Amino acid sequence: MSESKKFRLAVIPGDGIGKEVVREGLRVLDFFEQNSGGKYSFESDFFPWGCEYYLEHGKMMDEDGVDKLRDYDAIYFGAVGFPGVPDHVSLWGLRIAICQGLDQWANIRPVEFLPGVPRRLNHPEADKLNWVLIRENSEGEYSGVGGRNFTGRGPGKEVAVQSSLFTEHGCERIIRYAFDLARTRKRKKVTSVTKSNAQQFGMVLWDEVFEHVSKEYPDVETDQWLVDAMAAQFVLRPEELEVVVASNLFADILSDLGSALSGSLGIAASANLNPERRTPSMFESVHGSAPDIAGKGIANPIGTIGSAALMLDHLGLQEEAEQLNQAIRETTRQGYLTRDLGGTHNTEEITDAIIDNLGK
Ligand code: GGG
Repeated sequence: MSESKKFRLAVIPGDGIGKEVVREGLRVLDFFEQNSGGKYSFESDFFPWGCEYYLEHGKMMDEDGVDKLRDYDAIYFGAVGFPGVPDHVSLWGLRIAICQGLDQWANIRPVEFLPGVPRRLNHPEADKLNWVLIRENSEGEYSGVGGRNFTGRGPGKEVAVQSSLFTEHGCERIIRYAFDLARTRKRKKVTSVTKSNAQQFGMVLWDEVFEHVSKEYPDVETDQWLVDAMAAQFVLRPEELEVVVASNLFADILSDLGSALSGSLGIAASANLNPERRTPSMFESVHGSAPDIAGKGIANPIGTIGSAALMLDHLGLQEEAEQLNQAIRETTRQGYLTRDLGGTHNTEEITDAIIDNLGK
């Protein structure tokens, strides 16, 4: 008899609705474990890091937090940020600390146009759209280079500098990742997005690397856009997009636009990958902690459950990942929708329906 595989998960529910949606994702993983015929199991260790932890301990996570995560097979993350802790403190103290500390340099953000979901994008071919945003996740505008108050000029005259850092290595690896992914897809097209007419150093380097790498992929169609024009293109010519690669900040903004067009930020899943698998990758919905609806039981769990599908795929459970994606599609097609999508179902009811569909 072959041995049962135990997957060790580090679970960080974080703040606000992060706690609610991660609970739902774990219910789905439980379902898979129960039905795996003993083939595999998930062992979850919970880390209580986040804004409450900060208010008690003065830090978002333990000092050796990144090291504590190193030996897990994957990290399942909720959301970060809550009133009472400045957003830049909570984001840098947890999500970015983990992504950069574990060199999760590729953030993959699929944009799915799910059946039964009212879209904001009015396009005859919306059903066929299937984009993936590839976000550079280690440098760019999130390099943390900068400072305040160096002039000592005092109140009202303060100066702040925030620099972006682009390395040839960082650009090349994420652009190559996008090309490799495009090769596995139907259209085989990569769109690169910068603002290199105005950002004349780092983003010009990005463009040059893109042109250089593209020569190695003659079978992949390419396109290069400025981010302002690309935002319009998302709405006006969405059928032109397939794999879109952009810097840390631009891909973050464009993925919010993409998921809003497909219905709601609540359905967007993501994976923060270390593609070399030297360190664990982290799976989380794109949305934040949504303090305005936290504790009400109405958050949309689809983004976080979809992120569990990305995690299953990463762990080598491709069949389960595909089953879960199908169950999510079936659930929205049946009209199970939370309030952000114009429905009336609560968080648990959506998960119940997904699990029901998995069992069919
Ligand atoms: N689950 C994703 C999350 O919590 N995001 C919080 C946030 O503010 N993210 C901004 C960013 O990553 O740039």
